[in-house]
Parts: sequence; C-alpha cells; structure tokens
Amino acid sequence: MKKQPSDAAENNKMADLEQDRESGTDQFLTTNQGLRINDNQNSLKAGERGATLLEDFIMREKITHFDHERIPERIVHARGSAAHGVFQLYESMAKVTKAKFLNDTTRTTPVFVRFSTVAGSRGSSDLARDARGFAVKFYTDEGNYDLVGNNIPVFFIQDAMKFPDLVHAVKPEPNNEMPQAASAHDTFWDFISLMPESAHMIMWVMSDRALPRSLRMMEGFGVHTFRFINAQNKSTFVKFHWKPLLGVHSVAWNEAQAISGKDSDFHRRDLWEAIESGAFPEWELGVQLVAEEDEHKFEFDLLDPTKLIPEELVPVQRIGKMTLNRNPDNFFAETEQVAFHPGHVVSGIDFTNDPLLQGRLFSYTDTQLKRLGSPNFHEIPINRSVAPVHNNQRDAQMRQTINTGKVAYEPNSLGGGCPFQAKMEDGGFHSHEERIDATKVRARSKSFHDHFSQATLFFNSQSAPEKDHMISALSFELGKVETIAIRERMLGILSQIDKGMAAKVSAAIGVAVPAKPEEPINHSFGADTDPKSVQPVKAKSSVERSKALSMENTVKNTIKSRKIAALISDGFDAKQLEAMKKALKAEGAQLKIVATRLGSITGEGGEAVVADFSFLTAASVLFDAVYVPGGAKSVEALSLEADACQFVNEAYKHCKAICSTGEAVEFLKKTFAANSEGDKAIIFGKMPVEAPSDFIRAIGEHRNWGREAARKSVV
Ligand code: HDD
Repeated sequence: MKKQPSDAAENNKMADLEQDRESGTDQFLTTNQGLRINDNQNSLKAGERGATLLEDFIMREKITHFDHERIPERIVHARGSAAHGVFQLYESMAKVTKAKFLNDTTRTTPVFVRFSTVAGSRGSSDLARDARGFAVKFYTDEGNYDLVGNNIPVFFIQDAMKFPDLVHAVKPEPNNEMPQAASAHDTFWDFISLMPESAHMIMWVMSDRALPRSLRMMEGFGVHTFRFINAQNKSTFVKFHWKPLLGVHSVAWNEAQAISGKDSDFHRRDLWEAIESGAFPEWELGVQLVAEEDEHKFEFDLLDPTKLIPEELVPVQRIGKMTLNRNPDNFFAETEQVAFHPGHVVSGIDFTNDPLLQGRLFSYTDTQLKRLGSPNFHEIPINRSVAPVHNNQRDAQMRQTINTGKVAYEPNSLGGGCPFQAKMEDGGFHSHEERIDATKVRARSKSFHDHFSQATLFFNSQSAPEKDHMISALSFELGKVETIAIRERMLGILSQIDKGMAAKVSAAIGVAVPAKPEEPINHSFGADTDPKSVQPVKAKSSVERSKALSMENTVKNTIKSRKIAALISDGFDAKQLEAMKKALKAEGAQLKIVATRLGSITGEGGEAVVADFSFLTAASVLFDAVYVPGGAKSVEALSLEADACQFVNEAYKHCKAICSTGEAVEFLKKTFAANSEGDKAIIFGKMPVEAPSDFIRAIGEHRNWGREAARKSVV
C-alpha cells in the first residue's frame, strides 16, 4: 500500500481490505497449490521433440486459468477508472439521519470510487459523448453504503421497465456492431424521439457536461430522491450532490474526438497521474433536504428521476469532503471486480418509490451474479464490508469464509441464538414505514407527465457558447441519423423545448421542423391507455434560469494540476522558460516540454533541457494551454515546423490560453493566435514580470469560449 491514511482506526479498516494482497516480489514462482515451479518455459514432453503430455498439471493449471481470465464486462458502464480515498464529515447530520458516518465528524470513512462512461465497451475511448458514472462505495462501520450516481442529475427514463430498451437503443446496432461508444446513430434517436420523457436528459448529454475535461472536474449526483431517517425514525427527502473543488470543466467536441485518437485513456491517465503526483482530487458532498410535509409543494414530482430540484428552490448544503488519495494496485481485482448496488444502504438512509430506483434495487445484484459468477461476490476484497458480517448464508461457488460449527439457521438454541437480530437502537435496519393504500396498477403517474419544462430551464440557463455547443452537438448527432422521419420527430421534440434551438438544428440538418410537432409523441403507456390522456404537459417552472446549471458559473480561480505545453527548439531562452515553469509550479500546475525532437534540447546560453514530448508524441488537445518562450533560433525553427503551428492553431481553435514571451511573438503571428485583439487568453508578454500572472489568470478561466463566436469570421 503506497499511501496510508493517518488515522489509526482507519488503518485497521484498510488493513482488513488489504489482507489478500500479494506482491509477488522476493518469492518463488508456485502453482496455485503452492508448489514451487522449476521450469516455467517448457511444457512436459515425450522427448525433446515429442508431443506434450496430458500429465503436465502445471501447464494445464496455467492455461486453464488464462482461458478463464476474462469475465463478462458490465452491460453498461463497462469502461471505468477508479481510486481509493477518504470521506470526512464537516458537520453532524444527526438531526436528519442516524447514519453514523454522517453523524460523527471525528470519523474518517474509507471510500472506493469508480467513474465510467455508459455506452462503450471496456476498451472504448474515455472521451465519448456520454453521461459519466460516479459510483462511491463508503466502507462505513455500519456496513457498505453505495451512492451509485452519474455526473448528470437526471435520467433518460422514468421507469426501470424501459432500461433494457434504452440500452439496446444506444449500444452499437446489433446487425453490424456500429458505432462504438456513440449515441449518434438511428436506433438511439429513434427511441429518444418516441420517448419525450428523455428530453431533459438529452439537453444534458448534448451539452459539454458529456465531455468532461477530467473526471476530477465533474459534478456527481445521486439522481433519485432518497430518504434520510433520523433516530426518531422521521424521514426527510434528500438529493445527493458531489461538487468538485477544481470546478466543473469540459473540452470541446472537436477536441474530444481528437483526444480519442491521441490518447483514448485520457481520463484514466489524468486521474492516475494526478493521484500519483499528490494532486488529490476532492469533492464536497452536498445535500438538498426537503421535509416530508413539503413533498408536494413543487411543480414536479420528487419521485420523477427526470427532474432536478433547482438550487434556487432548495440550496445545496455542503456536509463533507471526499479526497481520492490512492490509486488501485490491480485494475482487475479492484476496478473491475468492485460491485456497486443502490440497495447497499446503511441505517439512516432509505429509498423512495421512484420507479427507476425501485427497478435498480433488483438489477444490480442480478448483474453481479452474472458478472462475478457467484453470490459470494461480497467476499472479493474490494467488496468486503469493514463491519463484521455474520449470517446463516453458506456455501455457493468460490466461498472464501470457513464457517465453523453446525448451526446455520435462525432461530436456534444450539448456537446460543447467534447471530441474533439487531434492535433499531443497535443499528438494525428498519425500512421506513410508508403508508400505502393503493390499487395495483401498471401506470405512470400524471405528475410525471411534464417532460419539457426542465429541459427548457436547462437550455435557458446556459451561456451563449454553451447553447451553441448544444446546437452543434444536436446537429452532429441528428446529422448522423439516416432515417429522415427520426430527424423530423426529434425536431418536433426540440421545438417544444426551445423553438430557436430547433430552428438552428433544422437548418443544419436540412430537415424542416414538423408542422404538428406534438404528434406522434408519447409511447410510455400500455396498449389499452388512451394516448390523449398521457400526452406530455408543460408545467410552469417556478425558476426560469438556474445559475448552478451553467458551467460558466463554476470555480475559475485555480490552475492546480493543469498541464501546460512549452514549445521549444534548440536556442530557446532558458531564463524565460525557467521563470514560467516556476510561476506555474507555484500554482500547482505542470509545464511539459514539447520539442522538435526527444532528448536534450540546448538553450541560447548552452543550458540543457530534456524534452518530455516531441511533436510526434504529443498534441495540443492533451494540454490545457500553450507557452512559447523566446530565443531567436528556437522561434525560427518552430516557425518552420508545421506541427508546431498546428499545435498553436488547435489550441486557439479550442479556446485555450496561449502565451509567448520575447521573440516568440513572431512565431505566434504566423498562427491564428495573431487574431488576439480583445482576446484576454492570448498573451504576448514581457518576461519575467507580466506574462505569468496574465497567463495563469487565463488558464484559471479554463477556456475563452467567447473566442469561437469571434473566430467564425476569421477561420
Ligand atoms: Fe445503473 C451500472 C448509475 C439506472 C442497471 N449504473 C451502473 C454504474 C453506475 C450506474 C454509475 C456503474 C457502477 C460501477 O462503476 O460499477 N444507473 C446509474 C444511474 C441510474 C441508473 C445514475 C439512474 C438514475 N441502472 C439503472 C437502471 C438499471 C440499471 C434503471 C436497471 C433496471 N446499472 C445497471 C446494471 C449495472 C449498472 C446493469 C451494470 C454493471 C453493474 O450494474 O454493476 O445493473
């Protein structure tokens, strides 16, 4: 284990989780039975040139194990990256929940967090346009608590019954297995165009939220409304949020596509490297609390997972901080085998009747049985609870626990009645006693029928560049749809969200908005239901714009862990380079040298700097900003290098901060960065005084998205 949390109690908990680790160093090679292996190079043969013998139990064991190395990948969220960390509570939430890890500010709770894309296979690119999974396992003293959320606060569908349809529609088309990790194809939009309840979620996945700059710069959401239960068994509704301390930032779509080619592990690498370098990712856990008696005071239903509670109506209270401080040791054992489940709760947290959540409560155990192969998946080290487990479950494939004694039933007298039920005051889980007096039906509540008002709220809350990106994304996705009737139906949906947006997409994809956009529309009802009775309605949203929904309003005052490329060639100005490196390092950012070749590059005064990358091994899409130091010879060489010019042009196109000092201004003049008038993210600086601070401010802004509108007249 590389980094041990300091707290002693926690060390013990972590030690429990570590007990099955095996380093393989300083040890003899053995079979799985512990027999030392003498020759790992040759199979047992009848003579040097003879046939291999069936007797070779060592080779058979090795190959059998290899043959079974792959387990089924997750049907969704197959592509994932994870890390260990800790959660620290700021203030006791005892008033609303009896969950001990949310009561005691002196406790540190270990966590394991897995981020994922949804649609792609395990080997697909990190930069697909997609929602991101954000699943947190809290190893609490009262058992494991899993908060299995996404980086988007709402979902496509309202009822779990539709989940297989949604996933079949978005996955590669079954006849030709295309496209991989992409929603831009007919089956997805066919389904969406017939499911108006997805309108709100579609706005989010067509926004830049679906293209995070880093997993460390994403928000997380529990999506459903859950319940907190306090010691008096009083219930309070709760929505969970994760707020990244680095802010919420995204890349451009064109950039995402290029990153997929240059480094399809971009997010995985970024998370790994940040943790290795000590720049530990941090999020604050936020809660929105709604008193039980206020359940019906909103214009939407709290049980509808296609709705969020605007922060203007219920503020997010930040109650603790999660820090990821340790990379997994073994991807398969930890990241691949971790088994999350929304039904892994602790006393003090309970469910609501959200029909999507209710279905999830079934699905996750079922999927783990298939994927991990046995009901003993809880015994895999990464899934083990740090709270002791005692019950009468026995046997099954791959059982690890060696239960002693003959009592495996309850009630019993031979085992002294053990293990016995826990009273509520001893932490025994007691389901929230909700009064239900209902007719058994297959139906959707009328309170779920407003599909468009929050989609409109989301669109209206975006800045102008964010709206442009959404329109481009929709134009791209629907432009890839071959069936014209699907494009038309989608325009019908979009026009009910925002007519201006629909008109722009319509112009881009060459299909007119249908005259009667509201029909045909809703397919989320049974065959005997009168369609008119279930058509979407549009509620009046009590909030017209919500600040929290736009990334424009996020944290923009830090460049911690950002990567900046310095373009150099022989003859660069070493003093300027050093000054910039120092200034960026002081702010927690890294300056990486990208040069005309790898190896040692010589400065004007004979100084030597080793290149981190060459123009062959790097690309501007892998960096947050570009700096070009002076030095006449270096600048001349860069000016003649098409890749160097392209590096800057791409950074310009993706609205990044670009800075030159000394003679490098001449190089920038040969690129689009020459269009710097009024562009605060293009800095022609004098070193060492002004350039770093202006540059640092510009990088902190993340991007100058306003450049795109200006660029249209230039590029
Ligand atoms: Fe799910 C995995 C999040 C709806 C069925 N889901 C999975 C993961 C995340 C989510 C983050 C990956 C966990 C990991 O890293 O291992 N899922 C969500 C959210 C949803 C949601 C936020 C809606 C609010 N999911 C949902 C429904 C169903 C499922 C309605 C089925 C009825 N989800 C699964 C699954 C997966 C899964 C098939 C695949 C692998 C796994 O569970 O362990 O059971």
